[in-house]
Amino acid sequence: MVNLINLKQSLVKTFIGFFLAGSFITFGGNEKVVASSGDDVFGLELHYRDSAFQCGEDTTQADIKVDVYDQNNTLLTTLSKGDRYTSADFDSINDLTFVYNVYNLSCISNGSSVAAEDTMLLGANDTVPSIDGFSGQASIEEMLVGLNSYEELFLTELGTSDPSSSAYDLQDVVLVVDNNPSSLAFAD
Ligand SMILES: [Ca+2]
Repeated sequence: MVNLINLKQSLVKTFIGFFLAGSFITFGGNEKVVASSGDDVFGLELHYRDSAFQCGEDTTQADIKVDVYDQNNTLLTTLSKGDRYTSADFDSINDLTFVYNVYNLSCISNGSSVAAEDTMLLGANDTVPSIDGFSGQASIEEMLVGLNSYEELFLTELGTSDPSSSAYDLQDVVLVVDNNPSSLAFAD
């Protein structure tokens, strides 16, 4: 059973890229993709921590609004930088999909949806890719320091799918995922 669960989770990690590429492939049936990993897991909070996205050498920064969808493609909320979204209905970020709407750039028409070229989900104890923070952002390593064991960083690259590109920093949008949000804790 443990092996089955692990297999299921690794499959989900494989598929999350397809979800985020905007294909909206859905699994059959109504069951959640990722079962709760324990009785203590309850709800989810997203914190849109930071973004950095620009047109070439023009340092004007994009305003990126993130549409959050469930697996039925129902829009749950739209996050601006700094916003938080808390829900008792989801136990994993793998239950959600995202669309990135870009504003304030000269090279992309206002409100255009940009698909994620790549994403990465990092926990507090995961190995950190050696990518510096772009344009004054905290590095991934700095952001991981201080995460609790139930928090993760969800990193998104919008500009390129080529890891060798200088534009590939995985920090175009950074969400902090709290898998144990205190605002949903039972009072006991
Ligand atoms: Ca980038």
